Amino acid sequence: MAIERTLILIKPDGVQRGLIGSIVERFERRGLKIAGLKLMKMTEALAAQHYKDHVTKGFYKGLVAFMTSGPLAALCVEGPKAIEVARKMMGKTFCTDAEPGTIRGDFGVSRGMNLVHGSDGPDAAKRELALFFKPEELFEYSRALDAAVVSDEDRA
Ligand code: IDP
Ligand code: MG
Repeated sequence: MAIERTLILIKPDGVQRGLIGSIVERFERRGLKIAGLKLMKMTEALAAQHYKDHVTKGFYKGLVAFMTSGPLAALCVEGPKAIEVARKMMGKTFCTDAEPGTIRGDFGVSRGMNLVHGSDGPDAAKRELALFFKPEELFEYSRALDAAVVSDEDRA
């Protein structure tokens, strides 16, 4: 299926810096649909599940401290190839390496405090969305603008 859903997190640094709106706007302007959106705090238990592949890494402790330091905004973003499109919009992991025009390349200079998370593939997207959203928190709806943003070919 060409229409995908992905988990985007606006990390605590993005919330502290007042960038929720600026970041959400980028996804909306791209034509992607917001299927879920909420402010929440990541617990250590959720961090351990979400970042399970990173538990052995040297930066893990600092990452969890950062991600649990304050509220974050969780989004489910939907659209054609949404997983890859969102990752490209975010830019490379370290803001210093991210191209201008990307979220990390426009808004940050840090390695770890890099403003956003985006699922890195279909399996991760499915797993991570289930960690952050209950089924009833995700919405299927059509928008007036959808006909001008997504064609039958894009959906196929
Ligand atoms: P990604 O977020 O671009 O997918 P990952 O390699 O999955 O990058 O790392 C997850 C998160 O861990 C990064 O977004 C970043 O916040 C943090 N991180 C990764 N490597 C480092 C590091 O070397 N120092 C500090 N934080 C790091
Ligand atoms: Mg990752």
